[in-house]
Amino acid sequence: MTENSRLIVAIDLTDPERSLELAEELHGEIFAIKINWPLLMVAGVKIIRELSRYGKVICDLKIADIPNTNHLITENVRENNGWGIIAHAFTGSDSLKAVVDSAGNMKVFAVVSMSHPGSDQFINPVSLDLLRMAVSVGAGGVIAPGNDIEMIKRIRKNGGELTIASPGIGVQGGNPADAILNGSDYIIAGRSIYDSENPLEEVRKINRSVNSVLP
Ligand code: 3DU
Repeated sequence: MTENSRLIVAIDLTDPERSLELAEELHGEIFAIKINWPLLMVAGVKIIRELSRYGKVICDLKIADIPNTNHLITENVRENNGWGIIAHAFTGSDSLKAVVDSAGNMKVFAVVSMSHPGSDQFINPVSLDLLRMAVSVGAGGVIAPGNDIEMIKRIRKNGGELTIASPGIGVQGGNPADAILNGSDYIIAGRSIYDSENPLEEVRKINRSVNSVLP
């Protein structure tokens, strides 16, 4: 994987073999892979280690439990070579801190805002509170919606040096270059890449568009 790309590819396929093939095909041109429950439930936890042969694997488990359970889940991902882990912030500082404390060298991304319409009901109205709490317990990154530029700006302004990774790109309407221009460090895209005719060309297109707005 390469530091020259700001793209994290979400592999939400439920075919482990195809996921590994995709990782092999794309790994030279992307920053990281993100996996989520659809793949993990089929492939089992060993898929984290298998994919990590190609580079950084972020486990989007959206952990949202009591501190002890969060600790057990995080430890498992760390032992299986995860590079990053995603946890919800809304469960409170003790639960999120359990993830941070168990993460070792893994990067912890806290979900402080989401990209789907329902997120306006509960999570998005309190995003800045969640952000402040995430900073206070030492999370190194947050997830913020790539299809909501105003939210990205607000989180960038209040989040200091925190790494911002943004899904909601492509199928959900967000534009890679706009997200990066307005404060995201990384963009996350899944279906627009793995459902396309030529995933590698799609990755290159996104990289070119992001690079065109970088200094
Ligand atoms: O819409 P896509 O196919 O590009 O996939 C986006 C991925 O990011 C997917 O794994 C989804 O679970 C995750 N995600 C969001 O889309 C929106 C969020 O607010 C948080 C995570």
